[in-house]
Amino acid sequence: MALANLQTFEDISTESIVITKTDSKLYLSFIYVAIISLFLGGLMGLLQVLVRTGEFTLPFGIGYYQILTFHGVVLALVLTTFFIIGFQFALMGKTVGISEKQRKFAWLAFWVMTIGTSMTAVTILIGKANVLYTFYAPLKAHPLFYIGLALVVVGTWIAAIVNWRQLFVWKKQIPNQKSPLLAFMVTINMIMWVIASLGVAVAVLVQFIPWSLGFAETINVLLSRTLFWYFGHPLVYFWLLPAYMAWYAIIPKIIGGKLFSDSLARLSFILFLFFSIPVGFHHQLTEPGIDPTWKFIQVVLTFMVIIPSLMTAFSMFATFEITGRKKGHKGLFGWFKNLPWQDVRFFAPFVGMLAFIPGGIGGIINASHQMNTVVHNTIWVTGHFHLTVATTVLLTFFGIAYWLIPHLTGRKLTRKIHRLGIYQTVVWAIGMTIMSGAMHIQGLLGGPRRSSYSEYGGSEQAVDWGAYQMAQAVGGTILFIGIILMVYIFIYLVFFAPEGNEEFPIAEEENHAPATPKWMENWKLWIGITIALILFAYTIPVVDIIQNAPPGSPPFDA
Ligand code: HAS
Ligand code: CU
Repeated sequence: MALANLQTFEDISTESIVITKTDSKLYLSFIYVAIISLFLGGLMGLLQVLVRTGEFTLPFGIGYYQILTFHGVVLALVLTTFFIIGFQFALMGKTVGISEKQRKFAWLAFWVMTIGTSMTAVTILIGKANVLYTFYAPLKAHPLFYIGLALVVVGTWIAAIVNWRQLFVWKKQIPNQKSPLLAFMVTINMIMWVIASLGVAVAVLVQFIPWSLGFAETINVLLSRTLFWYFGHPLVYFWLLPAYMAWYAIIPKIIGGKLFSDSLARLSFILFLFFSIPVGFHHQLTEPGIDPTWKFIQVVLTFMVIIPSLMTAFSMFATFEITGRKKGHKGLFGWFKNLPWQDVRFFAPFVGMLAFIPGGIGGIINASHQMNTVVHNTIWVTGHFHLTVATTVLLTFFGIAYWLIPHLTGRKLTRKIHRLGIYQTVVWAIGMTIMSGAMHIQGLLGGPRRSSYSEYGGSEQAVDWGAYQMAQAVGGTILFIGIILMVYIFIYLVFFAPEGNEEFPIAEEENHAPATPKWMENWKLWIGITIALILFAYTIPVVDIIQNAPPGSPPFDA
């Protein structure tokens, strides 16, 4: 059989690397920024849901769009990116090691990102950038808003180069060994991220900065949005893939099992690389000026990117059941009942997985062109991404933090924190069910997203929304309690938990697992296919958007 002739990697097991105190400081710095962002961004979220009840007005002349922009930028862009880059550095450090020079460049990445973040945050806080996290033209922000964001992206590129270098150096030392699974996954995520963020970099450097500085009078709105969504969709997978890294390679170890299939995990990541980028039009289905044929093609590609998530769901069920049966749990559901429910490192990500069932279904609804016309620009979409990024991804990140922070600070995850973490997860699940559920329903009733409180001139339709806005405030307040609990847990784990050792859990493969074929690491081929798909999906429509552009838009000072 042809497949049997394919070359596979040799199976030399390598020793796991000890993370030193110096390295820990680097990884923790990223995580500290994420924790601060969680608190500040969450506080803004609380204010938003209160404003939307109609019973509360913001003090000191603070604007609704000011806090909404802060909320979106600080949670969706800053918290995620800092946590991910820090976590990925820790994964690379643990599996392939980090040299002194690489560490210096990693610090450079941290500082460039932090300086950029501060610039952007300040412009928002002083009310000079009320443009939301998608900064749609013709809304115009202060130039420092865009320059700050560009710096954050440049910082992540430095991190990407360090990550690739880390793997490259390791590979040269052990040529016939496959890359450790987690290092492979980080490499894929960063390749996807760099290719995707080129789009937003072009929009910011070529369009937004000259326009906001007054060098260009108008901006091509459709082109700027197209470049944004070329980046914006892979952005959501840049958040999701680190969560999947934990699901595939860490959760099995925590529940006392093994990795279900190394090759399946790698294949799903390769599929994410292919199909994450050429799909941005599913955010622009209602936008005029894009030929429907290309919208259709990108919707088909969107349905392709669902496949690796379904593979992940299958793999997780398999891991849970095989582990339970190996431990001797009988019956149809014995394996399920006996999962380690008391272990917050498992419980928080598991609730995240559960949330991804309705979250993923909502995504499939959004991507279906006809149904998108019902939900687009309604608060349904806000409900969708609070399930996906703010529950599935975030609870998994919390699940990681419970062991990663004590591992790095040389402390212990105590029973008390396990218990508190489980309460935290339950609080989050309840708050989110209420808030996101109400958002989904209000969206179906036509309630708009990105909207402050309004009675819409007493319109009959808007009257129906009131109760759901109240429910969102109840859910949002419960979520804020969840944030306070989490910040307390983080502070405890960083400063006060008893000293000790916490493991860095990485799952081993099943003994009888078939060897991973060498073509899985054919990077040139994977990058080549990715670029070909992007050129196919974007070249003709983008040329069309540039050639047939209506007159550009002057700035609108938000
Ligand atoms: Fe989305 C809008 C389509 C996934 C985030 N999405 C957004 C926005 C954000 C976002 C932030 O097509 C708003 C952007 C804005 O500001 O305008 N989304 C999709 C599709 C998927 C999807 C097809 N989205 C995500 C993820 C996100 C995210 C992941 C963040 C992390 N989304 C859209 C579309 C829009 C959109 C349109 C535009 C809407 C509009 O009109 O504006 C898919 O990737 C989903 C596939 C997922 C699945 C689920 C698999 C389930 C798993 C869990 C298994 C559970 C286990 C445990 C194992 C098919 C893996 C169970 C155990 C038991 C025992 C029960
Ligand atoms: Cu998308």
